[in-house]
Amino acid sequence: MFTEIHSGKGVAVLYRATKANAALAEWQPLHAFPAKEAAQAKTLIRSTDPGQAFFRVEHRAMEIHPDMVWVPPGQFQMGSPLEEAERYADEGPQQHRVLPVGFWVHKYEVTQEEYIDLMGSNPSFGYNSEAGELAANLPVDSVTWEEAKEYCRRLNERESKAGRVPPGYEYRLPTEAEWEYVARAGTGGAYSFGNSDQVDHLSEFGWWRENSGETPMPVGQLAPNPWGLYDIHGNVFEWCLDDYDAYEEGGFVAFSGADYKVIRGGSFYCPATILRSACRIEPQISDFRNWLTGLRVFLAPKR
Ligand SMILES: [Ca+2]
Repeated sequence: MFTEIHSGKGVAVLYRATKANAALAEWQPLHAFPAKEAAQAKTLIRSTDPGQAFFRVEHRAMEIHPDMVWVPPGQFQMGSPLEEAERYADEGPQQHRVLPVGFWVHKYEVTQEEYIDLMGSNPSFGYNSEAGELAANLPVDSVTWEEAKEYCRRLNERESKAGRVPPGYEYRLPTEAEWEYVARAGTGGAYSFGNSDQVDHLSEFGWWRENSGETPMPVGQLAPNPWGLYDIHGNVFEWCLDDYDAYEEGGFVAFSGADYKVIRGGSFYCPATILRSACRIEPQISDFRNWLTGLRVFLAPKR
């Protein structure tokens, strides 16, 4: 859905240096944000050596793609509380997480059309390349973690050439914390629309076993979460960058010993509990290819 560019008012970039008269190349980009969101973009950046850090802000006449939603910096509780219904042990203990700078996230899961456009192929289960038929706006599925990373790399290359990637930022998969931060969108319940006693409303927000016909559905058909993101709950699972691990030293993990990566949000084939904001079931090895799994892109600080 990278189709049109709207006429925003550009992006502001905050830089840091260790001396006021530093050469241009010594200024490190720390935070990019839509200029019109300057009030929301307050940073939590602290210097360990007060008086030794200098900052400057540069304005760039840059347009981020309009399907990318700005996410302000903030803090949240990652994981689920012990009393959350049907939780799994690897969702705790809850972690206080700080996202010190803002970033952007795509409103929709990556579609098959977008995937073909950049990758020249479509791994999605059930896609018949001979027939050349492509249902509109179906999410790409059956993508491995490596392919998801490669998709992001190519997208970053294309958007960089077009001048739509702020200094210090890149298109990439989210960290698990970034994913849960945007999935919760300021909420603390099992789902972004309420707790498990509200599960009757799940079908208004996400495609899952009970309403999907057990097949992926076109992106963006249901209600978005409070930050305007569609299909965060359900439709296809979304790859994260992170290795799957316990939230604290010695904490519970469902799997260990291999190169497990995290997938989040549940899918069209899952029971409701797997679509919860905190759910980490099930981690997958990086070359896992499955009908249930696709991706969403983030434009966030380089890692
Ligand atoms: Ca999803």
